[in-house]
Amino acid sequence: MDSTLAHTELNDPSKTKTNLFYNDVITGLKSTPKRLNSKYFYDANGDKLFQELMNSPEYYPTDCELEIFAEKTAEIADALIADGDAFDLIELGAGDATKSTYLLKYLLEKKADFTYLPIDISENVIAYLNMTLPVTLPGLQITGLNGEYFHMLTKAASISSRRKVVLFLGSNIGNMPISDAIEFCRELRKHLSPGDMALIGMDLKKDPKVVLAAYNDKEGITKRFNLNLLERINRELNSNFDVSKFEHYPTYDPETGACKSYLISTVDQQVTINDKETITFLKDEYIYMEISQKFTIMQADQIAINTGFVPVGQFFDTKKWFIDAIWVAA
Ligand code: AVI
Repeated sequence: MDSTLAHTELNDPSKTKTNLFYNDVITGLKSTPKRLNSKYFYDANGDKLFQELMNSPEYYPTDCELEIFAEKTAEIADALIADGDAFDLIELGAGDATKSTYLLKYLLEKKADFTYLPIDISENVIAYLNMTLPVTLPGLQITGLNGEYFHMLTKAASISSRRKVVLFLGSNIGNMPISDAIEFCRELRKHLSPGDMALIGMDLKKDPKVVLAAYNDKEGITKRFNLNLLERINRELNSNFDVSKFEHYPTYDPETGACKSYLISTVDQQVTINDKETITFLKDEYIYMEISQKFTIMQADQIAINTGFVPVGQFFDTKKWFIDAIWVAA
């Protein structure tokens, strides 16, 4: 490799990020079947579309979990406070922290001894939370951590040895196939000590029509959310996807609980990535975009038990469409 290039890449993290994105896109589009990683949905446009989606009438998970946090704040907080010893409240993928704000407010009122450590891969999110939360929640001790979840969990452990309570909300766990979700929980457990806790939000199996509608909203926001990843590839990787030649196709399998989104090529076509790699699509060929796994209550318990946790609490919305489960590290 050209030594100047290697030097530049090593010193410019944004370059390294672009390289990772490029490698993942090429690997995915050269695989059979073709796939893209849904973690790349969330650029600035994707964040905006996801916000819109959360306000759409069909997308129920956010409303359900908000209801849980608004209506069961005291019970959840009391379970997390446990014996009252000081703790670090760590949130993986904090976003705008709307749901956790209910909890934070209550914990402050209760004079619980805790520090809030939101972790997010978005620098903007962390800067925003560090700036706004101490204003909206006077007295809050906050240390935002920008980076990958497990790197930042290691960092959190190096900052303080207090008891850890980890929040992983929004059914983000469902954006992994079940085997990866189990691996994720095992890894999470490795970063914790006995007695530490996790509060995990999971979307539950329900009427298949309700699930499918949430990923096929009438306004077409989910469609734009998926197509935005092709547009992001065009923007950031100098590519030429014609998004009008792809259709959004969501599916839900009530047997497995897997809700999957695909983009289907409506014609035979070729796309050039970064001016050098040509990807050929046949008419009706698909790109697998995302899984949003739905769970049973029993499955949620089973995942906890199989990964070194003991399930100790369950909180539901009134429709029982969503669960926030409390697990204690065994
Ligand atoms: C972030 N995640 C839990 C959302 C979900 O429901 O899987 C992302 C999403 N994809 C389409 N709509 C919402």
